[in-house]
Amino acid sequence: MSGRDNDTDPSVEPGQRVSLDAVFDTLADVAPEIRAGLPGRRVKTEETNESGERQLAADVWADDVLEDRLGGLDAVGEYASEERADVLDTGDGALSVAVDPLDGSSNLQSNNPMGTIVGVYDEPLPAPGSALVASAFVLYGPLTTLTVARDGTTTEYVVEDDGPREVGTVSLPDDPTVYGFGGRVPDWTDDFTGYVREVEQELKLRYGGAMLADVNQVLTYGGIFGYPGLRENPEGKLRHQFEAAPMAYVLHCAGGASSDGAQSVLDTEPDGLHGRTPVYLGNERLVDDLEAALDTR
Ligand code: AHM
Ligand code: MG
Repeated sequence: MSGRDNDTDPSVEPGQRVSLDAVFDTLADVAPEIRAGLPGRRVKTEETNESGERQLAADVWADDVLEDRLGGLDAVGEYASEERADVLDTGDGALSVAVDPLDGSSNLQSNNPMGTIVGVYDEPLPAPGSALVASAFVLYGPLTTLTVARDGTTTEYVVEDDGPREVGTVSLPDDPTVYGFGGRVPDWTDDFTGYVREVEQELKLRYGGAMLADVNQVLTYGGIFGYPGLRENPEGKLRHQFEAAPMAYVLHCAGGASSDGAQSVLDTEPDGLHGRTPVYLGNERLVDDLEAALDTR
């Protein structure tokens, strides 16, 4: 599966193109299997992940499936995920994949959307945002969709049992409509709260508790999603390697912008494999305004 100009873009090395095709073909292949396995796995386990969150049976199972399928590719030399402590050495492949197997898995209890996020880096993990060469997410909503960012283009596919069908290129609408921010309002900083008061004059609130689904609303309607730094947790909730940077890459390839509050997430480094970061994703104007509101120099 390739991006719009993939076959002709001279900056993409042919070997890497084949490797990325293998990663995203495999992801498209495995998506219906993961979706079909969710209903029977709503129960909580006794285990917590590296971020201290109680794991669902579905989190652990999806991680195992993705480790087996993506880690098994010749192109992939390292596999890491939100659900396991350490990076797994999977061979000699040049690509490192960082996976959130089920982003928003707490939505399984309430039957709301969730999905899989895959960041593809060309450096050993943990790697900076600048080492991303592609990323993708699968959204298990009323439809299963696969959104792939590579070669400067974001493309959406509908995944069916007989394979993916391309829907088209994703470009952030110029005229934004929606916003969604995580965390409890009393935990927000005053500067961030001031920014939100402006945004809510213009946009409509849409927040569902699964980052990739909320970001997909921003991709569809234009706007901004964020999980801010909080008073007691200045790094916020979302993980740099598995969530923030891969989704930032999707936004950039769709004509949008990302920020950690001061600079693009693609220009920042994770604080360890499971390090968290504030993250804001959306239309460039809204992200610029956010950075200005948080700039207290
Ligand atoms: P998860 O990957 O363990 O499901 O956690 C991340 C999720 C994000 O998808 C979402 O943006 C956030 O947690 C929601 O958190 P909150 O419940 O605080 O709104
Ligand atoms: Mg997540």
